[in-house]
Amino acid sequence: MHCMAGLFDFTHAIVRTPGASVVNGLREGAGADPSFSGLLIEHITYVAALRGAGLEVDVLDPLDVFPDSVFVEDVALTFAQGAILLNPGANSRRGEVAHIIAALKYRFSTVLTLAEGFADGGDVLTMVDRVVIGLSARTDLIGAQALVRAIAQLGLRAVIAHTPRGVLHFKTGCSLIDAETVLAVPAMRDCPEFKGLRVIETAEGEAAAANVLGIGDHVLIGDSFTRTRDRIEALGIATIALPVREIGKIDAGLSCMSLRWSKLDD
Ligand code: CIR
Repeated sequence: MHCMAGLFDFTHAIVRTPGASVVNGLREGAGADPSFSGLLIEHITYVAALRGAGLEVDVLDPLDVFPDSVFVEDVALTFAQGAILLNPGANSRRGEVAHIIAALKYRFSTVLTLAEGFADGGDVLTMVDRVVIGLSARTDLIGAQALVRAIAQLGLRAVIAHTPRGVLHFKTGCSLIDAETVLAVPAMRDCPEFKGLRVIETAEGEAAAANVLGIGDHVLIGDSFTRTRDRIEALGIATIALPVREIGKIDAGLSCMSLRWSKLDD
């Protein structure tokens, strides 16, 4: 699969081991708590998949005071050109940002800060030619505009889009599965930012499948979403199925558990 133009050619990732408090992670519904041991196994399996794909993975220690801190994707953005510290929209998550700074400074010489407003990394979809920032309950217009400016400082172009009501983050409802193909829930298939791209929908009853993660030549997908997985494979795209049942109980998917980037050649 050489058509990906390097989009998923990540070389590095940062993850954080979940603490026992993860069972109290934020969730929309009143569903059951996840099992801590089950979630830990999902995390270990995830890190093994990233390492199996050749990524160098920095594993940060658990931060028990922040139940959602395993979802490092929401507190920063990482690009080959540099990193940006964000400001999560959920009050209980804001303190997570200070705990990712050292890990980013270790890997990046450029670490920018969001000047104002709120923005979660889960609302940021990196495409080949631009970065799409979805407005959501977590990312407001002031934050999104500040993020457009920060991304421009890194020499990249960003645009602002809308996330449908009821979808937590922009990427809760869509992901790129190759450079020109989006996997989306039906409510997001007509997003103007997908114009010119091929869009395939998640299968009925599998909305949670939309948050997949392209790594190298594979797309990582939740192992219970077999019909959506079939749709992806039917396009000739190889997948790796990973367990996500426990993280799904606190509204998360596969992208949420890592920050990823490609290190530019020195
Ligand atoms: C939260 O509500 O913030 C967490 N329970 C789930 C975060 C999921 N992150 C993501 O979609 N990037």
